[in-house]
Amino acid sequence: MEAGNHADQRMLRLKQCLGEIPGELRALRVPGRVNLIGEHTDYNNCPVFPMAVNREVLALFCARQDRIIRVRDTQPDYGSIEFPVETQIAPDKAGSWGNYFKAGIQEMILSAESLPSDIGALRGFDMAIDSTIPPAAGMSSSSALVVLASLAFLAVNNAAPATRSGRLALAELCARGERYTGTQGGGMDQAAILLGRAGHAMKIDFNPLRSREAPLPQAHVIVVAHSTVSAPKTQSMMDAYNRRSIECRLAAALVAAHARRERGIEGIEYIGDLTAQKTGLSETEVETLVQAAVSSQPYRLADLAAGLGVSEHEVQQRWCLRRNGSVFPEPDDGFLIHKRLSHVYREWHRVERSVEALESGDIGLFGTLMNESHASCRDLHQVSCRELDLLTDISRRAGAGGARLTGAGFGGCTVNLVPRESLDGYLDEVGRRYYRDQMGLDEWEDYLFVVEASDGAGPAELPAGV
Ligand code: NG1
Repeated sequence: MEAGNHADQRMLRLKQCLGEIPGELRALRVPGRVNLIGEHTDYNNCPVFPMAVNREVLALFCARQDRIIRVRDTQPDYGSIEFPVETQIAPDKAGSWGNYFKAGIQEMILSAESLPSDIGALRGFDMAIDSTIPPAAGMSSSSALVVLASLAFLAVNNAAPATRSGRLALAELCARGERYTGTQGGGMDQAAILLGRAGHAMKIDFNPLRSREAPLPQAHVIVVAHSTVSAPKTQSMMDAYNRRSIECRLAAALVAAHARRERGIEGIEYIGDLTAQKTGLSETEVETLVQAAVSSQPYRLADLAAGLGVSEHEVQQRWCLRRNGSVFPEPDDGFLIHKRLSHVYREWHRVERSVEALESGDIGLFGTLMNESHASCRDLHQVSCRELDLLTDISRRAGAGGARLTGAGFGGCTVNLVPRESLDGYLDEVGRRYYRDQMGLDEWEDYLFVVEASDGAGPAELPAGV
């Protein structure tokens, strides 16, 4: 947890940034997250295993009498945003942080049942924010803003979720809301941010959304190491992410078509539907079905049309649309369905085994599964990069029992399982071998740090004088 003094100083800074405003001040703390294992599984309705961390957005805010929302960052470089609460909120230019804020508010207006339906009855707020979550690093700095915007908006309109089921419902709304920004993501980040619990990792399952806490090992710490490669959600990065989401949807559709034809099985929509329970098959039969349904060759549109029994145009319209309605074109190297399906299906089972490993205290197995996950993200889902591979390699040689990329990938951070007793030596070696020798840096505290599992988003204390 953050040292009290430091949090108080941040609150005072927030107060200064907000300026003199009449009305009751409130504060929220919204954590980032690291995902321990289960990468690119969430948008397939397959489970993930993240934890909320003690890197967070702190916000100070005050309700307004009108419908304006005004938010200012304590770091002047990030600037401020201002917009009115309306039925349809127009986005800023792609990639700007204001869109994450707008995403949260827009979804609450459209879907939060606890809010009055009369737009005229809603109120906005003035807010200052201060974040210690590294941006564009796979630690959910953006989802933290979506959750923050939603929680603050509900709070000033007297509609904050009061129960656990209310928070689960809010996590689902925030996940859907974030698609406003153009990513076709899953629901891991928003759930981890809202449901986190100090000292615990959270196994999160989808459809329906539910979470289960698992204890973190006492003798190990979780270290985050940033590759220093920024992975911002630009159009090309979004396309790289959305391509995988589309390939996974196509994989599920091909398996569904095969299952219907060969076994008369209906109702498969996501890879996560490939359970013994949903198919009525044994686990081995499900695996055989999955193997037989998809060719290991890249798929062209014509192959997909033949496999799915529809026209090429229909394949595009049903499975290959971007969020803005444009068609995602056939990649030059074809749709790599087999690779993506193999990654997601096995990663899902690695999540199940990881939870069991932590519960039974088999930390060695957990580390091995983390390493296997990285290899699969690199070779099958192809979301790693040279720096992430190098960093995980150096991390393992420096003593990590498990090291893997975390979050969407293509840069950003790694997550590392490190024995507590050898932490100092580990930090020193990774610092020298990666940050100094490879990146030419003299200092790396901002890139290499221990994280603690923290509670999910909620009210923060206001120190005296604020
Ligand atoms: P990050 O790296 O935090 O943007 C993204 C998605 C997650 C999940 C991971 C990969 C969003 C908001 N987040 O996380 O849902 O798919 O990639 O496991 O789309």
